[in-house]
Amino acid sequence: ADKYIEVKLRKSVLPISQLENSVLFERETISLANRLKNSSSGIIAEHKRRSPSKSIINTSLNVFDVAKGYEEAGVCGMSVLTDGKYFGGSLDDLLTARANCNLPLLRKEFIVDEYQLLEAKSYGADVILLIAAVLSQKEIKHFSEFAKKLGLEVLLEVHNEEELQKSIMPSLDMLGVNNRNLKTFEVSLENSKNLAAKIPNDFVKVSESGISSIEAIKELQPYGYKGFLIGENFMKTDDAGKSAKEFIE
Ligand code: IGP
Repeated sequence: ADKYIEVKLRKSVLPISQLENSVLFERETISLANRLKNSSSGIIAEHKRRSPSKSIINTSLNVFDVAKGYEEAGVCGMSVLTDGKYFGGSLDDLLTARANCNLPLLRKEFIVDEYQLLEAKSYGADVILLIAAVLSQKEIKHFSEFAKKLGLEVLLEVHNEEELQKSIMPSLDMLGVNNRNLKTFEVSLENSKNLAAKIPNDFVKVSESGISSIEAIKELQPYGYKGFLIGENFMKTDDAGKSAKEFIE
């Protein structure tokens, strides 16, 4: 993990003052949590070129079209992978998405430093992801409070009850249950179902990964899920926006 942090931080080329003086840093963010609460579909559609579990998903779609397509489809928000090493994404992707749609944007990244939150804000994100599997309770508290100060919402991701118990705190907005086991890459919607009752009702519940049908969403809704994070199922087609639309009408 230390090595990974080092690699991430070496990329921190812009001085903090330059991030803080960027035009987007002053932008008023859009609430994803509110949109999810008031939506019947609850789709958060992701831009993802490749992944460690599937290798290449799609490298021929461009972020410009994907962002426009998702917005046209009527999704609640868009998730943009900015990790290059494992997912082939970049901060430029986030910026391109911001320039081409008015959706709440989630910076999908392994957050290990405050600097990445300043980056998220200045590249146009509205929401950040914190992953309980790689952060201590103290780090989750620190990063989530820092994010809130910047006007960013926080989606906290858990895989199991232990991660959930250490993470519950008022500075989070949304709680995401990842259906993909990070070690085996196995996907099971049962994970969302099993953890649902343990998530306090003041958090918007999001089910993440491995969702590939409207039936799956219908199955999860009775457990209180309001958000559904879907990547591969849309990205593997040649028109991600059109695929997303089929989930909304
Ligand atoms: C999307 P899927 O199976 O629909 O492509 O999954 C999203 O949940 C997944 O990309 C994801 C992820 C993450 C990626 C969930 N948590 C953390 C990177 C880091």
